[in-house]
Amino acid sequence: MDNQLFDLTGKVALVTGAAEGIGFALACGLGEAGARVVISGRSKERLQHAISKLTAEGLAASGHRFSVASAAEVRAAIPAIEKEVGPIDILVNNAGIQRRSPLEQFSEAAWREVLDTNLTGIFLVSQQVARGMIERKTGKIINVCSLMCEVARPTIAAYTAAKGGVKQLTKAMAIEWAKHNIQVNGLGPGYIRTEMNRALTEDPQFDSWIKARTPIGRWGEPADLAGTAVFLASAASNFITGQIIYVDGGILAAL
Ligand code: GCO
Repeated sequence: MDNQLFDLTGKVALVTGAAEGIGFALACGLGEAGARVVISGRSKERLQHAISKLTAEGLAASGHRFSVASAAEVRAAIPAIEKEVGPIDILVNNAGIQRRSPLEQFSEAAWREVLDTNLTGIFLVSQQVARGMIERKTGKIINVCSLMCEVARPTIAAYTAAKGGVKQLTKAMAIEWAKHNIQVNGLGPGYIRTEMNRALTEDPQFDSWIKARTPIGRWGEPADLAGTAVFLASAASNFITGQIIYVDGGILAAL
């Protein structure tokens, strides 16, 4: 088998929401596979810290501060990034937030914030980036999904609704842009040990439940997701589009 299949040398990858957690791990993985990575986030300080860590590892990395939920910021950022590093070959739509509250108490503001970031943000960034991919007749887009594309749990209705939308948006993007040689797929993390989930990992009852409910018997680590991202960003997945690959320790397979 051609071992160039997974090689991302010469490719430019933008990973949104990548100053920490899953996004940062995906940026590391893509960089280690040869890509030049651009990470985005809302905090300049956190971005700078993340870039220092990536470059300390010898990876070609830079950052750009913008919010995926702001159409104006996205419209300004994507051309600026491509002017700086060249055309974006790989887009990883990772930026996402979580808000937890019983649905009957869930505020409209929190609902809109989650949907604007986790769903509309993917639409806004993908539309800007895809226009160039369409011109070049090539591109890879990876939408970070969730178990909540398939199932639900109490107190995270906005996130669940948004991720359900991400599942279908992934298919819509895939079938509409396939003719331009753009493959669009989802990467579905299980329960991963991240800052966003600190309230859960530090809750002994939830921690025990996850370890029992996950056939592999542990929380996922962000690094567990990098290989699938490289696969979906590489030539190895050129005939795959509209799919979601779940990296979940088996939780979705188990009753
Ligand atoms: C929660 C978690 C989940 C995970 C992830 C699972 O509150 O249940 O935040 O939503 O983060 O999405 O795939």
